[in-house]
Amino acid sequence: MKKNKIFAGILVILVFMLNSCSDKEEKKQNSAEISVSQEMTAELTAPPNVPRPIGRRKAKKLIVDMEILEKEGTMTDGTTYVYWTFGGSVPGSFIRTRVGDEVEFTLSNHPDNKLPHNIDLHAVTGPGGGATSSFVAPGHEKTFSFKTLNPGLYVYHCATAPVGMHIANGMYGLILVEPEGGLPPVDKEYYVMQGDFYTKGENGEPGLQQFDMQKAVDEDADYVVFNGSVGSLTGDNAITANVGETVRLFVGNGGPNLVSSFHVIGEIFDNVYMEGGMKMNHDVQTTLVPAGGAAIVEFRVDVPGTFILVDHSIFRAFNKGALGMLKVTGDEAKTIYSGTKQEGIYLPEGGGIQTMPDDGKVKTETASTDKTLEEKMESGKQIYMNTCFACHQAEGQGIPKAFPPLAKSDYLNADVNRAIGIVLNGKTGEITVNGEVYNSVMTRQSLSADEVADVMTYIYNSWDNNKTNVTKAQVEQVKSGH
Ligand code: HEC
Ligand SMILES: [Cu+2]
Repeated sequence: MKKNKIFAGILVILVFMLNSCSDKEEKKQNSAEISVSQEMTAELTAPPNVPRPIGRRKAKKLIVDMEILEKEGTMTDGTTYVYWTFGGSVPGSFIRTRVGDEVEFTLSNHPDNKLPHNIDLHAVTGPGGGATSSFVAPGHEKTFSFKTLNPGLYVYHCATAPVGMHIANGMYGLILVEPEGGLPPVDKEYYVMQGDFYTKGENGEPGLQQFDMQKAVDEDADYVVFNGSVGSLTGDNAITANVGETVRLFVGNGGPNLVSSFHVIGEIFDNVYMEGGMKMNHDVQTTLVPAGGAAIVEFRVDVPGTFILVDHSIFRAFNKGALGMLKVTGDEAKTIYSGTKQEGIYLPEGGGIQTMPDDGKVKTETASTDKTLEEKMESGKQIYMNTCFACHQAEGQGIPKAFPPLAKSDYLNADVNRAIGIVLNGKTGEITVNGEVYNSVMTRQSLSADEVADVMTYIYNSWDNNKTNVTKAQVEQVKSGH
């Protein structure tokens, strides 16, 4: 009697196991059998934008036309690089499909390009992910097609030898395969993809930089960035949301070498589609995005402010560029976050490159003194967004009780030399700005005289201040104490 029961139990388990196995097989089989009726041309977008959601549309023949362009772009202020791109951007154009689509993919290699290329899409079931069928010389195009069998977020990249070099130059992007019925709707969706870059010059060295093969082999990255360049997601380029909205980030990592510890400072991911697959994890602080892999993260934004996207291998964020911003506007929610800020903020030197406080040695000057006001404003704005923004805020409005305003500041406008001195030397102790008392700490900013002149000129010529044009000579005079 007892024996029989045990036997029956085992049988149930066996049947169950067999069942769940064949479920999977069946699913894939079913995807292969989904028939396509009409034809449509895929919408392709450059980062940080993504095409419209698939929703409930039926599987179709989806035409994707992708053009490869080799072109010079900005890596960081003053530094350029020749990027090899899918669709003109790094990462390449975002492709959005659904399971069962029959994708007809045409890869064209612009006649001005110097090299042959191809594409390996991780969403493809087939040899090389399409690489061999798509190998194309400059001035030619190749067409191949594939059926999307597995839902998920997939990386695509060039796989032409030397593969590492093609990827290191920016040849990667994301293709999303939505499940039947589409992903659940959210309010905001964005495309963020990390990549590491290897240049002959060190990080920040100006001019056109060449690819450095040895550094790439040594995995010694000069730049680690989101969306192809330093600052592609900061300041005016920040992605945005309103309090109460749900945000979905399609996060990829092109590599070629580094694994990303993707984190958003001040947020917790409510949902993570782990490794870009359909399995969901919840309540995650940092998710690992492998080189050649992806993840979908979702969260609701509950309080306003600037949320910083980083690779939490944190020197990459503050010293190599892997830093982006999500700006959330809306009403405060004091029960969730009190907003009290006195001392001990997390980003004392702002969102830019962080260095040791310098020991008084003069930085080498590259810029000339006779810049136009316009040039100074442009450079000053950059410096402001990198150095002062975190405390004094985007519009110079400051933060009540913690950081005084620079906008329409009576303190600033009253005495230019005193203001220059504050930026050069830092400031502690009580000061009164526009009738409010502040008693806090501004750390000394390690900027060259030229940079101080530019950033001061920028703040004096913004936000209703008195339009003083601060010169480098004036800064040097304050520095020397005369
Ligand atoms: C770490 C936060 C922080 C950063 C970064 C920072 N400041 Fe300040 N700043 C302060 C604080 C705090 C005070 C007030 C100090 C006090 O209470 O004694 C201040 C005061 C000032 C003042 C005088 C008061 C006023 O409102 O007019 C000026 C001018 C100023 N900062 C300019 C700058 C500039 C320009 C930069 C960037 C190059 C910068 N600050 C970066 C925190 C910061
Ligand atoms: Cu290539």
